[in-house]
Amino acid sequence: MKIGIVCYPTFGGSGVVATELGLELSKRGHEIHFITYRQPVRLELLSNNVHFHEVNVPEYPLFHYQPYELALSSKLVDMVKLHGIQLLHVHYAIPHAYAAYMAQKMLEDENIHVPIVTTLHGTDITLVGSHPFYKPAVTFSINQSDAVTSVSESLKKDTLKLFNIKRDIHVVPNFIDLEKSNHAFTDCQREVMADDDERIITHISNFREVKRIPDVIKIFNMIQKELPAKLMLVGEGPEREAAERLVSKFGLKDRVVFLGNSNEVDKILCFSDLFLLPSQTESFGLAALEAMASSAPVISTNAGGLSEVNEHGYSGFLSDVGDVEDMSANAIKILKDTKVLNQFKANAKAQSKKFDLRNIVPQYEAIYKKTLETYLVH
Ligand code: GMT
Repeated sequence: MKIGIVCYPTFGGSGVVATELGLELSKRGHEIHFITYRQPVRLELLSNNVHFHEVNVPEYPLFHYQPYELALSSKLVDMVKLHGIQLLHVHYAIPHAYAAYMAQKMLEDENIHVPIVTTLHGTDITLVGSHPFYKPAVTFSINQSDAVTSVSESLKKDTLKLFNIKRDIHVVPNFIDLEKSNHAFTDCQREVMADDDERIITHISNFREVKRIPDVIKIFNMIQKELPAKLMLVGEGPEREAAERLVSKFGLKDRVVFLGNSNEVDKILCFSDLFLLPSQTESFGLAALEAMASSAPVISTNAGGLSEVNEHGYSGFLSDVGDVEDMSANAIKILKDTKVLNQFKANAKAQSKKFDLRNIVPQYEAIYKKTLETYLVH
């Protein structure tokens, strides 16, 4: 199948899912065309089956806002015609499903028929999409898609609650390539980061407000009073400076390392003993799944889809949003005793196996096949 994938090419989870999906589909014989404004961060390898087409938005001083949706929909039309793309899989309703719908209509005008599969990732629904400014466009784009998927049951429920949706929503969770994470790093080089008796705790995100970075630091502060520990903070975003100030205020500068955006997440997770994700909202929590695949138990909130990923008392623990006392007590419970820690590490790894890409990617393939069949009949 020739599939066009539209995503945000940045470090966010939706871009990672879209990129890993495209790469795996290409290995399974499909021809993949990534269409976006920059080469996606995890798309290191282009091959015969994997192509990247950049969307350029020419700067024009008359426009206060440069029209990305317009440029994207035109690029989609051109690429579908040039490469014979049979189906468009767009990640994020805003603005990708909207631009894809425009492209679909322009193509219909030339008697070319291309169905659209839209995947909802979370922020497009819970934070931005439900804003009154965007709601009509988001509702319309979802209803006009030929198939819709969401990354968790929780996000599906939220979408149905917030919008007037007339389509079925298929839940297809985030996934991980376990084979890759099994072989990635055998030599973790833990000694570079911490002493033998120190526990390493990690948080990875885009440092947006919803990630509740102050809670990460408060939880760590309580943990390090009970046992020797270091905190690795991975990522960049608007909350980073405030986080540095809080670390200073708590006198933790020599225990907290800011690693910035990293392409070596596997390496960092390899030496992590625990992962913190105290998010305000989280449709799935890919970062938690990546941590579990590297055998790091997860201390998270019970927001959104996190309980579908992290099993309470098994792969880690879940607490109410903002309950930093409970989260630190649970973290200490796991970290204090090496035997307990090793059991949780084994459980986390076992839990991650439920989301192996070999089980999940075929679900997308089945959706593509069915969508194409139904679309072409009509
Ligand atoms: O978490 C983020 O801020 C990034 C965001 C994105 O849009 O890339 O991630 C969302 O999609 C991921 C992939 O499906 C999910 O694993 C994340 O839970 C979701 N983030 C939120 O819902 C806040």
